[in-house]
Amino acid sequence: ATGTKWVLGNWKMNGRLASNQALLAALLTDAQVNVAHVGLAVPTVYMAQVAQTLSGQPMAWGGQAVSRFAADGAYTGEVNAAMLADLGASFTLVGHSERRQYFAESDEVLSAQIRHAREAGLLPVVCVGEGLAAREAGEHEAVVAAQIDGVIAALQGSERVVVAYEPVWAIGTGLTASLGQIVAMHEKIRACLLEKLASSCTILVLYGGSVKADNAADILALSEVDGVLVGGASLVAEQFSKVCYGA
Ligand code: G2H
Repeated sequence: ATGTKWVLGNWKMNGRLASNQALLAALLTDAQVNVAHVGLAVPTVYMAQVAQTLSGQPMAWGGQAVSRFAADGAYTGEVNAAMLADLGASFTLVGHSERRQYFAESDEVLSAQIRHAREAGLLPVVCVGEGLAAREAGEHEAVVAAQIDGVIAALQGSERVVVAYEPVWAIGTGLTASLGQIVAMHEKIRACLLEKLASSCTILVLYGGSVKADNAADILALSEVDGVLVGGASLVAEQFSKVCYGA
């Protein structure tokens, strides 16, 4: 393990003060987790706890989504990018399939989130991925290319563009894309970004979808994979640590 690949955890809507504390404490005692390039996307209400616990530690943390509105003001229930940055977040997920599905986040909304994240100094980690029907119809590359197209303008001029490929049919289902499917789509995503981004930048393509201890090393060993985005397994210290061993 060289620690050069990224491992991002996504807690989704999970956790309580006590369980978060136990999880973070276990992760912080694990040397490998401190070596690998690790970040945690955590629920907004627990950001202060995570920020305090990880203060001075190499592990980064960020948001799972951010408001489409940048300015403070009358947006009840919203949390803007400046607030995340204020607490010390370094990144935010944007366009996770659960946001697209349950909150109907459109390309326009996601583009606003990307712009505001960047303005606040947060790295947007843009999630893309096709559903089962598109995969079965052979339309997976077209779906993902369209998702990238939809936000490409908001990414122009970035020094670093990070995209997470998460096939929706592999999220939380126990199904994982095959290594061949991952390689093919990661190549496609990189080519798509290279073609559409006007200026040169570092491109990182992460894989997500039922990544866990026993499949992470094989996925992370692929040269086309710059890291992984881990949901369910990021809630279990032993699982998440083992994923980091492969990075
Ligand atoms: C995909 C992933 C993390 P899981 O949503 O974003 O979750 O690893 O549980 O499939």
